Amino acid sequence: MDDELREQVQAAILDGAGILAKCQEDDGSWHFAYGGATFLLPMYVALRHVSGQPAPAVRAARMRDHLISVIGDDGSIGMYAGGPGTVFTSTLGYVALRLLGEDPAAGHMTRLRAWIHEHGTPLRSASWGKIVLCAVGLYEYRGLHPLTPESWLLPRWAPLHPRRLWCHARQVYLPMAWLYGRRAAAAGDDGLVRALRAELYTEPYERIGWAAHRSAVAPCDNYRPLTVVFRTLSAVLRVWERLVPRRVRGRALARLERHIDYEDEVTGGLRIGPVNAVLNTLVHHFREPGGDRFRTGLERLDAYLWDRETTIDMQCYNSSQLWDTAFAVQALAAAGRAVDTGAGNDAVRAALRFIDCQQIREELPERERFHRDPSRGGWPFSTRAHGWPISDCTAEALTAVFHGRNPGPGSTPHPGRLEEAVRLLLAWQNPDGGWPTYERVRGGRWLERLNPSQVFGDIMVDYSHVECTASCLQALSAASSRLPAFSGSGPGSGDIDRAVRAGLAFLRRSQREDGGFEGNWGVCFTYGTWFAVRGLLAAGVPPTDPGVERACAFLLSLQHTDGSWGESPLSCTLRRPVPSPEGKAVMTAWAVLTLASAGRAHHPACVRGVEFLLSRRTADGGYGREGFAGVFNRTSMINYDGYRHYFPLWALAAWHNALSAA
Ligand code: LAN
Repeated sequence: MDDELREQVQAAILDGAGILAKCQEDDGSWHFAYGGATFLLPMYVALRHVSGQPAPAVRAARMRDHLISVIGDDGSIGMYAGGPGTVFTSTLGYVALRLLGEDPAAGHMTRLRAWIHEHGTPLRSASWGKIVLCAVGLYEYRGLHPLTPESWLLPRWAPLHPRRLWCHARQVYLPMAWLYGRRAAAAGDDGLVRALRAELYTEPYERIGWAAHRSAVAPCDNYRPLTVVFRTLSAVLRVWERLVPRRVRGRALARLERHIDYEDEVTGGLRIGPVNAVLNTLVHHFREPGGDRFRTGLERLDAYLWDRETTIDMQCYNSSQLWDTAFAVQALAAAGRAVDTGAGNDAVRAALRFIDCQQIREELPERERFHRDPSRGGWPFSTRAHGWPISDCTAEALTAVFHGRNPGPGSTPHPGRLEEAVRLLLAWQNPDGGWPTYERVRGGRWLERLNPSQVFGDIMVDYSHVECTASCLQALSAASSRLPAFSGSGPGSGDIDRAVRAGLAFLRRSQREDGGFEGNWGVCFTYGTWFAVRGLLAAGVPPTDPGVERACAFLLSLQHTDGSWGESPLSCTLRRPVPSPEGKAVMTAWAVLTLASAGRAHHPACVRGVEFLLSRRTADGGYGREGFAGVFNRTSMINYDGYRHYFPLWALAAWHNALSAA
C-alpha cells in the first residue's frame, strides 16, 4: 500500500487523538450535544408556562432562537430540523414560540400558522401533540382516545398490563394516564392561551366538536395509522370512562402517583427520558402547585438543557456520556496501536476510571413491585445517577474496559463486578436470541397494533435489535477469553457459548435480501451493517463467510462516487437506503470500520473511503457537524455530536492496523 497515504493516515490519527483528548471532561468522560427531536423543548416550555414558572428572559430568548432555527423552508417544523413538517411538531413549536414571547405577526409565525391551518389545525395533529395541548388548555380531553389509568390496576398476568410495554412507552404512559384521568388543564382565563385558541384554529374554540376529531389526523402525521383493534379498544374504554366509579379512579390515580414518585426517586430526579421528565413534573404541579416534588422535578430538568452554545435546546437524554466514553476509549485504543498518541493513553486511563464509576452497584428497592428488572452490574447510557441499565451500553462499557490500552492500576473494575455485568447480559437475552434495549421482552408483538402515538414506529415492546445483539456478542466473546469464570472450563463458559450461538442465529435471520442490516438507533443501513458485521466476527464467523461477503457487497453498493458513504434520515422512515446529498464522515467511518475489520482494508473502495475521511478534515484536523446520524422509533433524528470526534479516528486507526497486521 501507498506509503504516502499511510503516513497521512498516521498524522491524521495523531491529530484526531489529540483533539479527542483535549475535549475530555475533568471527570474522564466526554459530554457532547445530544439534541434533535423538535417536540422536546416545546413540551418543556409548555410545562414552565402551565406551572407559572416561565424561563428567565435571556434563556427564553435563546430557546426561542433555537425553535426558530428548526423552521423549514416551507414554514413548517418537522420531527427534526430539515425533516418533513408535521402538524404535531409545527403546532407545539408555534405554541412554544408564543409562550416564549414571539410576536404572532412576525413573518415566520404567520407562515408557520398558515402551514398549520393548511394541514388541518391541531385537530389533525398526531395524538401526542393533542395531549400536550390539553394540559395547556389548547385542546379538550373529549377529543382524545382514552388513556385509561385503571390499566395499572390490572393483575400482573393480564396481557394488557402496562408492565409489558417497552419501558419508554410505559413511563410516558404513566403521567399521560394521570393527566387524562384528572383531565388536568391550565386555567383557561389566561390571555395568551385565549389568543392562541384563536390563532391555532379556524373556527371558534367553543364551537369545536372535539369528540369528532378524536381520530382525525393529517397524512403527514400519520406514520402509524390507528388500527381497527385500537379503535375497538378505544370504544370499549370510552364506555368505561362513563361508568368508572370515582373510588376506582381515585385508586388508579393513587397507584400512578406511587409509580411516578418511584421513578423520580430511583433516577435521582432525572427520570428515564426527557418526555416523562417533563410530564412527571407536570403531574407534580397539578398535584401540589409549587410543592417540593414539583420544584425538584423542575430543577432536575436542567440536566436536559444543552446550554453550551448560543441557543438552548432540550436533549433527547440527560446525556450520552457513558456511550460516548465507551466508544472514545475503543477509538483511542485503536489509535494507540497505530501510533504513539501520548495524551491518548492518559485520556484512556481517565475514561476507564469514569466508566468504572458509572457501573450500577445496587439493586433497586422493591423493584418487582415497580416492574423493574435487575440493574446491578449494568451500565446506563448517561451516568450511574440515571440508573436505568441498557444492554448495549453495558456491553460497550465492558468492551472498552477489555480493550482500553495500558489501563494502569485502579482503573479497571474489580473482576467480580465484570462478572456481574456478564451475568446481566446473559439474563437480558430475548427468547429469539437477540438482545433488547432495557428489558427482556415482556409482551407480544401484537401489542404494536395498539400503538397510539401515530408518529412513532415500533414502540410498544422491547424488541431485539441488531445493534444491541452485536454489542452483546462482542462483549461476551471478549469476556469468555478474559474472565476466568466464563473461560475454558469455567462454570459459566457454557452459558456464553449458548448465548453467542443464539445471538448469531438472530443476526443471521436479520440480514436482508440485499445483504444489509437495518439499524434502529443510527442512520441506518450503514450503521446496522457495521454493528452486525462486528457482531458476526466477534462470534467467530470468518471474514470469508457468505453472510459477511454479502454485507460487504451491500456496503459497496451504497458507496457514493466520491468514495464516501452517507444516508439520509429518510432511510429510517422509509426503511430502504436513501442516499444523503453529500457524503458523511461518520457514515464513511462505519463503512471503513466494517470493511477493514472484515479483511478488506486493501479493497479500493475501502481505500477511497479512507481518502474521503482525510479530505473531510477541517483546518484543525477535526470534523465538522454534518447532520443526523442517530434515530429513534423510525421518525425522530438525534444529533450524536460525539460521533464525528471518535468514529473517523477509529476508522482510520482500524484501517491502519488492519494493513499492518496483513
Ligand atoms: C436512546 C438513546 C440510546 C440508545 C442506544 C443505546 C444508542 C441504542 O443502542 C439502544 C436504545 C437507546 C437506549 C435509546 C432508546 C430510545 C431513546 C431513549 C433514545 C434514542 C434517546 C431518546 C429515546 C426516547 C424514547 C425519547 C423519548 C421519546 C419518546 C417517544 C418517549
